[in-house]
Amino acid sequence: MLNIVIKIIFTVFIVLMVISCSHSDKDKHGLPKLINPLQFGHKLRTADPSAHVWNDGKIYVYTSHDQECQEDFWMKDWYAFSSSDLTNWENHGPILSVDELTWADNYAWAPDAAYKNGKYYFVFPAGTGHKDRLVPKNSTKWMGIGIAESDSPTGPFKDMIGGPLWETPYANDPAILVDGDEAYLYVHAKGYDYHIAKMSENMRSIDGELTKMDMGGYEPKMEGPWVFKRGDYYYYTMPENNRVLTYYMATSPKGPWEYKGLFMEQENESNNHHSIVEYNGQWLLFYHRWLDIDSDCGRQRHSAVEYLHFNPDGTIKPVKRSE
Ligand code: FUB
Repeated sequence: MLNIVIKIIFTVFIVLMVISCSHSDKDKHGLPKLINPLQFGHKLRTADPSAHVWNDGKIYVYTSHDQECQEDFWMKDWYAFSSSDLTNWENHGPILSVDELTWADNYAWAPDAAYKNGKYYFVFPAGTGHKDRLVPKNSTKWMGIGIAESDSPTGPFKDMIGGPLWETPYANDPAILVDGDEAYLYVHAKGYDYHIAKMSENMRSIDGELTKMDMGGYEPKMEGPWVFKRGDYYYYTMPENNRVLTYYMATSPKGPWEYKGLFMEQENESNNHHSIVEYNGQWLLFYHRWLDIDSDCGRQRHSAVEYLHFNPDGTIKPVKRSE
């Protein structure tokens, strides 16, 4: 009889534990559960989130913007969002549109932002022409990298140079790392992946040429580089083959880099694009997902965030998408 009572008490205890965990607002690390996808606004489709924490201690996310049922990534403007709690987001966009550029009318793709010289800089890819997917030789599409400036992290941003930073090579997906007094630009560019450029002091041009980095002999097809520093290490992260998130580590922002492998699997055979930032002592991975939510066009892109954890040797623990 005593045995049966003990078994019942034990079973009730386990059931209560399971119920309380599943209703908990904390994850298995005791961190507040994150609300995904990010609540940026009804029917506002965002992708390619670049996150930064500026001097006011808030987190800012700069995104590209998918039109409803858009054709072939024809995208027109960029947004910024801010938050103090990763749950409630203020929409500051659009912060710039291709309509304000003299040199591009389309392809408002993955942007990044930087703070330097007391100003905020918005670095963005944009372009013109069309991609002929059936007869590629008939394609007229071109893309380049622009840079805009503002006194405020939320813009409005103004195109500072009235043109791209360069015309050749064709380039998109820029990321800027401000490291001490220097700002480094990384891009996804035709024949120029795994290159780095130093920005000039006034951030209006690159200082010298794009320079090839030593990637330790492994250079897969990639998009959207994102470079960050943690402790003694720099991390060069990317959507490898446009799909899985993988990374390299180095002790300098210019490499030589050592490949470390995957930290997020692909989902739905679709592209991903991410950024990584430390916020209130916790590392966060921002990325986008293709989800069928409230849409007539099937899966659309939505920005999301997950906690990122590191091993004692500095390597990144694999990240699972939260529901
Ligand atoms: O959002 C347009 C493009 O799709 C980005 O520039 C790529 O990184 C991919 O996410």
